Amino acid sequence: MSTPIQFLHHPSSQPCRAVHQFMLEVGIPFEEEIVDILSGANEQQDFKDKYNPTGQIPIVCDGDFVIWESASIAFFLNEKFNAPANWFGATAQQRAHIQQYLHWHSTMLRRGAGAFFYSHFAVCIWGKHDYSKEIEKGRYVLYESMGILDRWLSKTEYVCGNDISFADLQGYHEFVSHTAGEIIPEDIWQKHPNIQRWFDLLSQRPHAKTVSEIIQQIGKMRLAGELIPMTRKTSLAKGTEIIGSGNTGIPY
Ligand SMILES: N[C@@H](CCC(=O)N[C@@H](CS)C(=O)NCC(=O)O)C(=O)O
Repeated sequence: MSTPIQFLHHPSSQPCRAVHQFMLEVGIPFEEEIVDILSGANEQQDFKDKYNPTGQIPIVCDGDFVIWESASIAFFLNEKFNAPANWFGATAQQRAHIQQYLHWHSTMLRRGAGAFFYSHFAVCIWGKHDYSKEIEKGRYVLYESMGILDRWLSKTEYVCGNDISFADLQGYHEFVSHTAGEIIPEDIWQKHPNIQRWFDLLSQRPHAKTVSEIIQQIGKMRLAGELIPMTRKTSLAKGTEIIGSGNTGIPY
């Protein structure tokens, strides 16, 4: 009998939640391992050597086969478990549209995560500093991305058509964090009615709730002014820095 899929993740992470929800939606059997990214467990060289040279999660292991990057993980699981065609597309055009979204996502909406990270996590890692420039940068790319996504969603119910796909999960979980951390003000939400409708639709899915419980609690703690104990000293949201260099984090 083959060993089950091993899923390395942390529930505070948007791409981890997208993969997690995908596995629950499709009914993929897996064993989970929470990687303590708050203490920097993933920054250890043996972790990087064994799983992922970037030190990032999510990661999936299928026996000796290791795969990281959330979209690639979901793509692999989709093929391996022959998931229903809505998740990665039934036709060449649908598959291309889903890939189009995933590529766009990783360079646009995903980078908006900096708005959440620098508003809520940076102080837990580096203490009180002026993070306003990083927050501004995060908000800038987030709002620009929302403008594009809203137009995208004006034509179809879901991002890539009238059925849910992995593209929706990838996008949705960015907004789960932003909502938990109250990053997006009401006037910006009002300008994006299609995103609001889509977000509400996706929020009704039971598995969306299951995988989002911890980030909702974290959001409540941070909004109440409580610090999350973090002993790591590098960034959790690499690529969103103003000053910085990818894997080494910002030098506060
Ligand atoms: N493009 C990656 C992004 C993964 C990512 O940003 N992971 C974060 C958690 S949300 C992480 O592992 N941060 C820890 C670190 O960078 O050391 C994916 O989609 O899988």
